Amino acid sequence: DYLPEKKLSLVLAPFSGGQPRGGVENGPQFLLKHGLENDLQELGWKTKVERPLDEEDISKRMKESTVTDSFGIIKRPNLVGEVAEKIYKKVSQCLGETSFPVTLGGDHSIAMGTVSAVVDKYPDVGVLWIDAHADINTVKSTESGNLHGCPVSFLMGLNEESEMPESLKWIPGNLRPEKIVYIGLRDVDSGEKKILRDLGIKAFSMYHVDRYGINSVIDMALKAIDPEGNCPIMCSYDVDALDPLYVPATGTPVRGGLTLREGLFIVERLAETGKLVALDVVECNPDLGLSDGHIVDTVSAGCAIARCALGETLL
Ligand code: 4U7
Ligand code: MN
Ligand code: MN
Ligand code: MN
Repeated sequence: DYLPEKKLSLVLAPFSGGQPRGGVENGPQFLLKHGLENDLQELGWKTKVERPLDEEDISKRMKESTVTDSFGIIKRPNLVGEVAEKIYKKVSQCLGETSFPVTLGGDHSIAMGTVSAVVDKYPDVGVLWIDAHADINTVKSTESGNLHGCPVSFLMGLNEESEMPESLKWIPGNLRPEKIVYIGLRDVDSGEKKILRDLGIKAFSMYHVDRYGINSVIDMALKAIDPEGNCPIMCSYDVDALDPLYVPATGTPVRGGLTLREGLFIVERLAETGKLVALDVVECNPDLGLSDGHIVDTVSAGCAIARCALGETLL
């Protein structure tokens, strides 16, 4: 039992510097306003809210950084590196206190911090990356320069020290290729496809969800990262894995995604294992809703992901 006391920390990560669209820094606030903390308490968790980032300082730095903070094509490496390191330290502290970290993004670059902390604490952890995208671009392969498309390459140590911004060198980079598995992929860059192939990383795209059904895909995904069934599991959940019908307010929507039920079923199955040790819910961008309905749908889906991961059941 990883969590004997049923303590949980909502780690707020209101950050948008890993990508170009403003508003994703408002994700955490909207998820909380929707009642997430209380809902988790009703599931039996002792909750607290952690705010490791100084929002005022970040918004100031966001304005300055557009021109001054770059490394070749990479945008805002210093700010992203600093923010992710703060998240890393806070998540490490939560894990040290046997409190389950639920990190609310913010863009997906913050997973450089969350996953690093979890791998430090549990070296054999298996990571489920639920996303439309593989987020495994390297400094060399990225065409956008947006670091929310690169966290996995840093987590796995795929960038050479010499070609990497100084500010990201603290990342331990020791997540092994056989310890990550994807579900939901449908927009993978050609450079990323090559990396996935070369490293033999297991990935279940929407094709596999259609071919085998979500239940078998989850079985196969868990088998891939934990063949013996005795490792802890972390889930880094990008809400754009879900179809934009359900999650319209996100920065990089891709049609043809998971249904809301498929997306929630993944985390229901993870909760059932009793081995889930950390969760990220990222890329909710309330500013991108074209109507209040869009915003409510997106935020509700984000909250439902967290609740299902933490034990909510339909009956
Ligand atoms: B997200 C992209 F080019 N691959 O690198 C890139 F398609 O965290 C998208 O999954 C990255 O939302 C999306 O910019 C990052 C692009
Ligand atoms: Mn994505
Ligand atoms: Mn992502
Ligand atoms: Mn995105």
